[in-house]
Amino acid sequence: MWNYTGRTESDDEHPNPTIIARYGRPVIVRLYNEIEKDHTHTGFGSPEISMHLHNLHTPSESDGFPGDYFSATKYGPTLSAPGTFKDHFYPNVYAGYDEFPKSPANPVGGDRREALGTLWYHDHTLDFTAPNASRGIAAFYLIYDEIDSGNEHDTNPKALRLPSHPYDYPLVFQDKRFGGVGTANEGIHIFDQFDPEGTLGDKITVNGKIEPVLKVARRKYRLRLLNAGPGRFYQFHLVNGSNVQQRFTYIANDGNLLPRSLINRTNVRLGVAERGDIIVDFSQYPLGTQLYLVNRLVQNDTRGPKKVQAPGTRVLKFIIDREPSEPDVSRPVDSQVQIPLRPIRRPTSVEIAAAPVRRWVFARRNGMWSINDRFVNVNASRANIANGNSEIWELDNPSGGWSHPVHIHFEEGIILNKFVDGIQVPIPVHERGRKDVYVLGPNTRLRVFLRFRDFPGKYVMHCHNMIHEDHAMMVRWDIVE
Ligand SMILES: [Cu+2]
Repeated sequence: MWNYTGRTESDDEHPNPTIIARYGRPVIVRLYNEIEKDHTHTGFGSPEISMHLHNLHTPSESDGFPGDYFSATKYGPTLSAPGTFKDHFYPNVYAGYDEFPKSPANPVGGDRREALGTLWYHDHTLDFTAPNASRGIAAFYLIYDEIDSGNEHDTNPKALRLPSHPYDYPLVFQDKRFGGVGTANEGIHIFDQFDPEGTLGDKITVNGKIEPVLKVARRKYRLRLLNAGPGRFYQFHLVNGSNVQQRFTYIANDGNLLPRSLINRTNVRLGVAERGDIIVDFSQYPLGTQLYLVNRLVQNDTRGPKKVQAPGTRVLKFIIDREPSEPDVSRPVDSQVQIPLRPIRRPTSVEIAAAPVRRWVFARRNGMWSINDRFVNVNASRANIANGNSEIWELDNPSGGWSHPVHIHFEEGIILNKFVDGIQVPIPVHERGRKDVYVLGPNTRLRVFLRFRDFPGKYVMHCHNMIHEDHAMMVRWDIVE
């Protein structure tokens, strides 16, 4: 594997550390590239790196733009020099800073409704994102504020008191394939980075392990599920040993707390890069109970999923092996009531009517993957948006054969309308908050409202099926003054 290694001041090393951030406290990450130059004997991947923090509201130069890759000897077309390290500045202010500036009443700055929660950072090197991230360069960045404060004992009346560390538990899923018995690569992680169809993993790792066991206490947990790709879609169900579905509360999609919790849910469906936060109440089960997280989505190639089928594949086992050492004081979000979580700013009808519409078509072209019939060019912006403007982006997948989880960097959007085969269909309730990944199934078109704010510079939109992304399904767009 390749990893990010977090180094503390006492020189302790932590592979792929979860970065814990708070609104109002800026963070600087200094990223050293220590991947060996002669990496060919280790198989696939690129020794140049660019670290993208998905989807923090960061200045452009700290976004981890795909053309900003570097090593001590090489550098991407949008950097000016090679180097041994690169600094990223994360101001940890809310989006909408220009409209809602910092003041005594707004000490962080920005629009508090725009708070993010479950983020992740991963390699985003042009053409090599799938192999590099798949080798393991991907980890969590969690950000808290006074509503989602990360402290279930919080006495602030605004605090939601969701289950907090160590009961706030991130889970990252990646699909990997290993060389078969008797082959030269027996048991070795393999990936074909030059095939536009890539490699679909047949093993699903959870935090880097295949079919691990998580021992839990009899109490509530917040589980943060992340699909870190490179190409598989999941539909996770929590089941008991007889494959009977269990129910849980869904609180956040794409890291953003929903306006209200969704109760009695039975599954979490995730395209690549999507996140789902759920609250599971293990106190309803006797000690010794074993539960399984299973994937019921059938997928046979990197083009997209086919169908949902029970009982599914077991990917993670839970064993309730102990009583909690102290009372569970986290808020009972798993009751029969949908509780308010975080307010949402929906665009007004006036804003929607005034917003220009930009159309983007995601399609196969010459065996590769294209947007509006063209392949990625990180040197040329194909949409220049004035700082502070809003637009409606139409994301269109007119094909019947594949799915594209489309990611727009930097700004979340709100899905206004969804069409399948030209017919308007309801937006799934868990997708009615703010999103940063928009799954375009076959023959699907979405209309998304976006505000472009605060930090001028270069950004991208791309298919987050990393195999499609590396084979050119990406477009640069800029915020201009
Ligand atoms: Cu795609």
